[in-house]
Amino acid sequence: MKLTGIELRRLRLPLVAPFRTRLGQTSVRDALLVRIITPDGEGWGECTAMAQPTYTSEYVDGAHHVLRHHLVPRLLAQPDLTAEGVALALAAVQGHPMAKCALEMAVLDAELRTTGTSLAHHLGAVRDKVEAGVAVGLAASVPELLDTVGRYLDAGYRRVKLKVQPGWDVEPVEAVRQRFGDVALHVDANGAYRPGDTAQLRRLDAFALTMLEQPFAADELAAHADLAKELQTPICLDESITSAASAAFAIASGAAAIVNIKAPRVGGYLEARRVHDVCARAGIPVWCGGMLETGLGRAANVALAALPGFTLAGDLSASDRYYTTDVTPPFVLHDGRLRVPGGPGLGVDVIGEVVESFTTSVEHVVADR
Ligand code: SMG
Ligand code: MG
Repeated sequence: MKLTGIELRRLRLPLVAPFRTRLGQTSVRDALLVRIITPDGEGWGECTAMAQPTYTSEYVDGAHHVLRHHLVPRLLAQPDLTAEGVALALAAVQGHPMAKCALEMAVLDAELRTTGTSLAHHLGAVRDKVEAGVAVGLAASVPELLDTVGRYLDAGYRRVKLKVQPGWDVEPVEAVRQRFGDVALHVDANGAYRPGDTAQLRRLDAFALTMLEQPFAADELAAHADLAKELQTPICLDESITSAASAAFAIASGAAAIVNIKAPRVGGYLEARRVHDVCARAGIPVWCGGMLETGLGRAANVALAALPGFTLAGDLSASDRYYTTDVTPPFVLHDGRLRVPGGPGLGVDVIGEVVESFTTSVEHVVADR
């Protein structure tokens, strides 16, 4: 297909409650949506970069800039673009996987709509519902944390992830285990620990956690492999996994027993499928990570999580865990699960008035004729 234009749209979406991690607190999601226009229709994508460059080096203003000045012009210059060809068309630009993912997602949406195929089917989905999980941010106190976890379990979530950091680890985990019994529980450190913290991390072995996610910095692969030998709790990598190749290396080096797959972190849903395939061949379970997505990114994530290797519940929550009003019809829990969209493309349509009402800026870039 030949693109005729690309729209870059910023939205300001208040979260129902602030999400606090060691990377900072998010109260309002500064969302960046991409709409591609073709002679046959349109396709939507979401760039999940956060407001600050604290999770990875990408952040929303930087992503917007690289899209506008480097990525969008390259895509508009393609005479015959396919979703499979997006990564190659953008390969000259180093890095910026979240910005690239947004464009590939929009092209996939547009392309699959013309053939009437769902993204889930295209990626190789084997289920029509996926288990919902919830990520709980750092809390001000243990009682506050227990209240929050209790509300999510009452809502039907089947697995809970707690953010941890030095000074907020054993005590909250022990309290959640004591109060809620054998609920599926894991912790995510977002790289908060140092290799010298092994003795403290070993204390978490007492709580039968499904995994310890990203204890050390992204590039500390050898330290993660060493830690894995010292702990019973399986190590899961998130920030360290930037491609299928890096997943293969992390697995081979013993640094990851479980992998969190986020398509935006690896440059797109097609590379995410390759990460899944690498992990499946190695017998490594995977699950789908989240970036406080709107319904657009959630639709794509839920489709990805329907692949066979996604045997663990992801950070895939209902729309109302994040937003009072979502930009698509809301994702809702059905007995602790989310339905995989089966319609063409992403399988969800944006609600025009809602998108407009939250929009703070729109930029329209047209192709040269
Ligand atoms: O989308 O439910 C969600 C958030 C899940 O904790 C979450 N994501 O490291 O896994 C992670 C974080 C990255 C984003 S922190 C704002
Ligand atoms: Mg994480």
